[in-house]
Amino acid sequence: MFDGPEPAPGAPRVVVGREVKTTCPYCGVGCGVVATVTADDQGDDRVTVRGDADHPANRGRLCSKGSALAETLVRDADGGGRLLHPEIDGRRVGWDDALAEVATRFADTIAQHGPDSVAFYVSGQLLTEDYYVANKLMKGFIGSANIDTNSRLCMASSVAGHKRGFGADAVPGSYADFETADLVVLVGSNLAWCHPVLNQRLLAAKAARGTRIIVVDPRRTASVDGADSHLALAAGTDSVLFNGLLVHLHAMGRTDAVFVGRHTNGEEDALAAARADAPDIAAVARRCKLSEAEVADFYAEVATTERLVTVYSQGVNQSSQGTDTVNSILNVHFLTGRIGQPGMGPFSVTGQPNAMGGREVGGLANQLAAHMGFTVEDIDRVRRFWNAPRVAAKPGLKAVDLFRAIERGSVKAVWIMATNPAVSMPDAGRVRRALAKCPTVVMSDCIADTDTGRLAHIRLPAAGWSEKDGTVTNSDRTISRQRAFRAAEGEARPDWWIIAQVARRMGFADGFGFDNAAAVFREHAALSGFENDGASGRAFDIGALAEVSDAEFDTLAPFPWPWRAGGQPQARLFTENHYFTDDGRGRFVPVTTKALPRTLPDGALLLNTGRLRDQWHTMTRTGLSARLSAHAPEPCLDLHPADAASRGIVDGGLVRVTSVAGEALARVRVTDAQREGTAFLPMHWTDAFTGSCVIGRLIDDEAVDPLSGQPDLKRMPATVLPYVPAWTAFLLSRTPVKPTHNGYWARRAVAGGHLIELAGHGPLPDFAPDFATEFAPDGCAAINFSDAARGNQRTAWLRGDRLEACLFVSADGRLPGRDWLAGLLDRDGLDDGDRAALLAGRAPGAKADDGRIVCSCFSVGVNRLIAAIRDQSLTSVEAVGAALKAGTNCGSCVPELKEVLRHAVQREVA
Ligand SMILES: Nc1nc2c(c(=O)[nH]1)N[C@H]1C(S)=C(S)[C@@H](COP(=O)(O)OP(=O)(O)OC[C@H]3O[C@@H](n4cnc5c(=O)[nH]c(N)nc54)[C@H](O)[C@@H]3O)O[C@H]1N2
Ligand SMILES: Nc1nc2c(c(=O)[nH]1)N[C@H]1C(S)=C(S)[C@@H](COP(=O)(O)OP(=O)(O)OC[C@H]3O[C@@H](n4cnc5c(=O)[nH]c(N)nc54)[C@H](O)[C@@H]3O)O[C@H]1N2
Ligand code: SF4
Ligand SMILES: [Mo]
Repeated sequence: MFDGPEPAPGAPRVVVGREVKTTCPYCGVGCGVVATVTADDQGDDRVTVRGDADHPANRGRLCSKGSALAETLVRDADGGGRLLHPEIDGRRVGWDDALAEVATRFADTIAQHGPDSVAFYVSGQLLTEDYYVANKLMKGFIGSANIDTNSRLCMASSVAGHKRGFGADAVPGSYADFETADLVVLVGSNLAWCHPVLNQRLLAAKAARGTRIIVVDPRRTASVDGADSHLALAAGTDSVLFNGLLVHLHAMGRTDAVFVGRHTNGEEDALAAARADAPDIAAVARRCKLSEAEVADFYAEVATTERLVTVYSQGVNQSSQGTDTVNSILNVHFLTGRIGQPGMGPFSVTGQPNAMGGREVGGLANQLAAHMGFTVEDIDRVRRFWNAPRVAAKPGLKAVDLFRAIERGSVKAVWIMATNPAVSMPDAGRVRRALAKCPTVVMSDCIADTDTGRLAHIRLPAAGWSEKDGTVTNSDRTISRQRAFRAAEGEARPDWWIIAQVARRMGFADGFGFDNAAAVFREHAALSGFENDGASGRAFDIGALAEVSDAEFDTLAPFPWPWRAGGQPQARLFTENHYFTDDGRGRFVPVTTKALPRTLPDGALLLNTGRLRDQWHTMTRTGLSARLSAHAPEPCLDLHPADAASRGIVDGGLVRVTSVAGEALARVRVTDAQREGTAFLPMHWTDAFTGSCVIGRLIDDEAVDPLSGQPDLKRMPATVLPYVPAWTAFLLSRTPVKPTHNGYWARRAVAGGHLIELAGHGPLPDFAPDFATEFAPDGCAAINFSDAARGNQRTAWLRGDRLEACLFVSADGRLPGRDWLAGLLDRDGLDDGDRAALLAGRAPGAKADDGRIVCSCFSVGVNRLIAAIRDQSLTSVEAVGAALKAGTNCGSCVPELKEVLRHAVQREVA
């Protein structure tokens, strides 16, 4: 039964020079990538990537993260910290022992406490085949529905809203609609940073045909840069805005009476609720904290522009009224009949590469499989198809409840795959406490040292992107192949294989005899088409592919679902105005806006959280790239100038952020891009990259959407006060030293090593002596400089001619720039001049530091930009591109280039 640690099923032979088409593993745009393995001098494989010109999602484009994929392959040899072998309690074991241990622990727990005492917590970063096997094991064979996914934190409100409105979880349109629309409204979506290639397509359409773009977001984001207007509404008031729009469109006679009458239900109730919520423009303006003119202009534009696409994302979903907000948007499209036609429709953009695939297999605890729920018929159908002993009869625990159940002790064994809940869950502190006392925590991940992995008893090495094979579904329902093109590192195995091996050892050999990913895909496709007659049936159906051969699976080209047996792939849904509800009609849903779920104490700010352009989630991959890490070097809180001034906070200083759940220290950026009374923190930093700014610890898990179970991660009351350290410091080191002092630190990758920014109280950082002893015995020579009067202390450690590390501490905050010193780490040896200048921190006569990197494709920093703009009198993004190449590759930095230009020009004028 067990085929030992030889190459994993389907593992490819590396063919140098062969081009392999695969899909980007980052965001839900799902861009096609062509990867080529090239050999370097040592005969080691190296990889280059470029956009796949044939892929319908990107037609050859890639963003900064996609372009840097070769740098984030996470090889162990590159210091990536891969998890190479299975481990039990920190001991390396063979696969057979690890799999047997997982199977035994789960089986024993189930035998003693029943099926609901175990759980899986999975992820939109699994491939569909992985997801399918995990769901089948839990819901079909263990007999519990306790499998939930990080999509609960991401897409659950859209899923629930779609189901209420359409009767099925389905995005109606396709990306092509971005190009045929005349008006695109981005609601709670920072498309420019989070779905950059889609944003590029939108901006290209704007340039070509004047598409209007309106951004609805409390923050002025990079997406606003390309837009025609920005509604900086008060957080959590989107449903007021859309309810008011419904009332307005109705009053203006914009109702598509034929469509509404024939194909929908519930218009009157929805209108009545909307009128009570948002009777007129004045009321909307008041509640949303916008001017009446802003609201009136927006409404007029929607009223007069037929081809409208409303794009929405986490500003809408991650809310305690996310589902209602989704439906307030769908209502507007129903009223005006703007759905099911080119250039029109509501459009939920998905976050993760396979957020959609998870929804299709039933990865959420409240779905069964293949778009089926827990009705008697569905349970019976799935039982017969799987020939399963005990199909779960009721929904399982959703993420927040699941971790609470672990804390209570009612769930006693949990298997976490491809997600890092110790960071990304709300109340991450509670999640950590829960895992710490859970009798069995199993983790499958590619990376050895994650915040969650540290709490796991059994750690299983998973094959990562480039090593694994299967399918993913992007935001517009396009299913694409991810293809392996390198052998897996160490003993890493594909997730589906790991799960199937455990299932076999739990006694379910018959249901889990898959030989490869293609076999799993065939079964998944067959289930989707099983007793699914289309009209009255389930939206998700790829029955046409139930019998693809392995060879056909290998060459499968991207296609949108549904693709029913005997039919064609369907890029657009609802073209015949038929919905998946009982009566086939679309449903209006009455929506009443509620107050924010948490009260805002006096003096507190509303803390918003989200993403940065060049980091991906908990940084396990993007954090390894020096190029990507240069864009946002430290966790940084954005704050409005008035809020900074009233608290004595200065730009570039440090702050302490405190909430009822926890606290954090962060750098500050003062910016009028924030609304007064609000602050923004990025979600990415973990204990591996900072000791002080895991924001999941700041957000409580009390505010959850009652319908979708999605937690509100964007509106947390928090107090922000200046943190004035006694000393500041930075440390450059070839190894990733982890400070232990009680204060601020943040680490980032630089070429050749790591840069750690520090600040604290007390004498000097505690780690300094440890750090010194760590190198000294190993033949490192230390050179010191100390200016006690000014509180300056500088030390450099050299191994022969090579700089190993250097530490600069200052009591007055004056520290040299980091670039030149960081560059020394990347060199094999120092010359006499470098050595003499080392403790000054600056090469004699050197040019200024490049500063924070704006263009990561060509590593162009803000200081170099400003100098070029000034010296060469550059006035446009094109001119900057011609002079420095900045912004000429992926284009993700163009909004920031404009910002730098604007400021530089303003300074000249002043
Ligand atoms: N670079 C990068 N790209 C990514 C990811 C990443 O980690 N890094 N992650 C991917 C994933 S999984 C996801 S889910 C997507 C998320 O993509 P987005 O949803 O675009 O990203 P976020 O930054 O989480 O939030 C979007 C915006 O919601 C706004 N917002 C907050 N509160 C409100 C409100 O009450 N109303 C409105 N209208 N807006 C509000 C925030 O200010 C923010 O600008 O990104 C995907 N793409
Ligand atoms: N405050 C706040 N919190 C948030 C959000 C927010 O906006 N604000 N957004 C939420 C959202 S939308 C999301 S999607 C989540 C994301 O949060 P997480 O899912 O926790 O974040 P990732 O860092 O993507 O975690 C993926 C893990 O899987 C590993 N991995 C990568 N590929 C594979 C593979 O093929 N197999 C296996 N087994 N492991 C793999 C990676 O190394 C990494 O450890 O965060 C949520 N949390
Ligand atoms: S837009 Fe998304 S899918 Fe495309 S290259 Fe960038 S991160 Fe990858
Ligand atoms: Mo997400």
